[in-house]
Amino acid sequence: MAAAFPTQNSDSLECNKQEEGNNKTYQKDLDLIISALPKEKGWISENNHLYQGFWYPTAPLRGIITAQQHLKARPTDVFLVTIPKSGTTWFKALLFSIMNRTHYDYHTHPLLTTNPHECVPFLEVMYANENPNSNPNLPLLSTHIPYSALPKSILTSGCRVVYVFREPKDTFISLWHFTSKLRRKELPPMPLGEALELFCKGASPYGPFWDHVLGYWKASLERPDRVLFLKYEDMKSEPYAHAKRLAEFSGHPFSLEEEKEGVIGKILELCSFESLRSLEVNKTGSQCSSTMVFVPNSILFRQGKVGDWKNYLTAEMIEQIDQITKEKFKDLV
Ligand code: PAP
Repeated sequence: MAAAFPTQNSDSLECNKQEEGNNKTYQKDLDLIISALPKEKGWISENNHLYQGFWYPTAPLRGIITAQQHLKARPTDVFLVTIPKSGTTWFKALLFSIMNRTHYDYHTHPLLTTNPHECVPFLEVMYANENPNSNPNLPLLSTHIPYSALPKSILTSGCRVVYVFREPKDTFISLWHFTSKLRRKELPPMPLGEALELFCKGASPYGPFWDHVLGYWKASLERPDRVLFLKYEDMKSEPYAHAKRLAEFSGHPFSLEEEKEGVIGKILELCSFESLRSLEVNKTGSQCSSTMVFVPNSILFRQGKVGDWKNYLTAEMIEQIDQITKEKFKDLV
């Protein structure tokens, strides 16, 4: 009797075994490359590694190196790029809602039951988990990779990159809270002062923070049709205007009818901090983060405010960060 489901013949099983073997060898080679890199203290796991001028936790670095070699971006793709804790979750929700608005209605929208990170996966997580030769083929992806380290096809395919920048002190405080909650139990807690020293010398995940921002800011000046540079704080203060910019840049501009029907307002409401935070999936669910650890969704929605750093940093700490920002961002408006 014929089998009810297609079965693999022995040739394709052999092929799979060989692929598995190649993949194991490849992963071992990656481990060797990574173990030879300069190290610093990690924020969640033991180490951060210096690779091509930036600091990365071990697990996503595997995915980054693989994506650099294998990703085939398409001209229609959109990549959301942030350094961790700059508004990734919020902008994933916004771009996903904007780009897919004709596919879903607001009562059954995927964001009501799925965390934004599952709707818009991280490139480095996909490549760390999957066969290096499998191309993601999704129209909207996200990454924390710095501009100078992006896979070449993102630069050559003509695809679009949306970069979100957040005030450094707020980014730092958000990062410290987040990593403190996820820090491996066997590691001692990282006091705020120690975290600040690492952040200021550049050794934070995907840091130096300032070089990460400057890379995309310069690219947005050189290639304004391909790289959009947005600020978290501007989205907070003028959400309507910036949602329109996101829609135009991603190739899905709002029509006049949509504006009249209040589509922009509905998207902003769906993606607001309060709405997302109050959803069951974001109160109780969890998913694999860009640092490749399981993250309870609830910790992605802490305060969502501008200026929370005032509640944590001493005058000396503020001076230390502000001085670097002043020097590094002297040309950035
Ligand atoms: P990730 O890079 O690890 O994915 P990311 O989403 O950038 O994290 O950072 C979470 C920050 O964005 C949190 O900031 P906080 O620690 O200062 O509170 C989080 O509260 C904030 N955030 C999450 N969702 C929203 C939202 N819808 N609107 C505004 N801020 C948000």
